[in-house]
Amino acid sequence: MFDWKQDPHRRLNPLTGEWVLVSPHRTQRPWQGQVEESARAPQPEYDPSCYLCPGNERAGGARNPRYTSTFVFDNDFAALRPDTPPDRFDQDGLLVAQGEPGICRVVCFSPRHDLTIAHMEPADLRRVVDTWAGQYRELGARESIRYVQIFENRGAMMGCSNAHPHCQIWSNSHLPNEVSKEQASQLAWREARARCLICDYAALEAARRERLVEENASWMVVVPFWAVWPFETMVMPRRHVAAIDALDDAERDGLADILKRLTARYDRLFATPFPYSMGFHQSPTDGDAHPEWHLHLHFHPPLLRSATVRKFLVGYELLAAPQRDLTPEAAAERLRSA
Ligand code: H2U
Ligand code: ZN
Repeated sequence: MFDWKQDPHRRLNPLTGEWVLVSPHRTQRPWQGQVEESARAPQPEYDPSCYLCPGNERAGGARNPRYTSTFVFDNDFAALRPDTPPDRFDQDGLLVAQGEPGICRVVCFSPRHDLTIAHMEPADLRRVVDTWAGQYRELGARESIRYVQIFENRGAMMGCSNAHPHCQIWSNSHLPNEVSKEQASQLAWREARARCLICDYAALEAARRERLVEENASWMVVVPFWAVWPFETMVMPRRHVAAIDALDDAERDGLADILKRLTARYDRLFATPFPYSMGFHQSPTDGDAHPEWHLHLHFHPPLLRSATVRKFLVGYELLAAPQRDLTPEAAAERLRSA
C-alpha cells in the first residue's frame, strides 16, 4: 500500500465520479507562506456610491428601498430571462442548443455595507438563511424552474463586483453540469446500497475526524477527501435533508452559526478577508421527490499560501485532471488551528 502522506496518488470524488491527483511529497519542504497583514481600508457602514446600499440608485437605474433587513431584487443584468422560448436546435448531434428560461436575483445580506458573514449577528444571519429557503421554494415552485442555484462570489479575486455583502440566485430549466453529476452519483449510490451517499460520507468523517474543520449539533464542515482547491470545504447537515426549505428551526440557526464560524476561520487563516465562491447543492425543483439528495454547500477558496498567493487551475488541470500538493488532511489541520 502506498503512503498517502508521501506518495503521489489519485483520489476519487464519489459525488462527481472525477479524480484528483495528490502529490504530497512536493510539500515536504518547509512551509514558506508569509502572513501579510491585510492593507485594505475597512469598509464604511454605508457607501453613497454603492449600487447595493439602501436608498441608492442601482447600475440599472432602479432605486433600492431603504431596506432594513435582507433585501432581494431581480438582477438588472440577468444571465437568464423568464420569457425565453425553450426550443431545441440539433444539427447532426454536433450543433446542439436549447433556449433556457430562468430567473436571476441578487440577495443583499443586510443593509450594512461592511458586514460580511463572519461579522453579522446570528439573528441577522438567520434571516439570510430564511431568505434562501424562501427563494428556493418560491422560484422552485414555478413550472419552468427545475433548479435553483444559490451562490456567493466573495472578493475581487473571485470576480465579485461589489464589496457590499451579497449573493446571487440563478434558477433555470435544466440541471447545471455539476448538479447533474452529483444527482447521478447520489441516485446510483441509493440504488446500489439503499442508503444516502452523503449520510454515509458524513458518518465516516465524523468518526475519522482528520478532515473535520467545524461542527455543531446539526452541521459538519470537512475538507473533503477529494478536495481540489487547497482549502476547499464541504458543509453538510447531519440529518438527511434534500433542500434548504426542509431545515427545521434549530438547523437554520445551526447553519447561520456554522457559516459564521467557518468564514471567520477562513479570514484568520491568512489574516485577510478570505475570497471564495460558495454555494448550495440541493434537490432539483422538478416536482419529483428526490430522496437521493442530501443538501450541502461547497466553499471553493482560491488562496494557497498567503493573502496574495493563489492556486491557479491551469496546465495539467485544464488539460488532464485537477492536482494538489497540500493534502486535504493537512489543509484541515491548518484550518483547525487558524
Ligand atoms: P457578483 O456577486 O459577482 O459581485 O455580481 C453582482 C451581481 O449584481 C451581478 O450579477 C448584479 C450584477 O448583474 N447587479 C445588479 O443587478 N444591479 C446593479 O446595480 C449592480 C450589480
Ligand atoms: Zn453597500
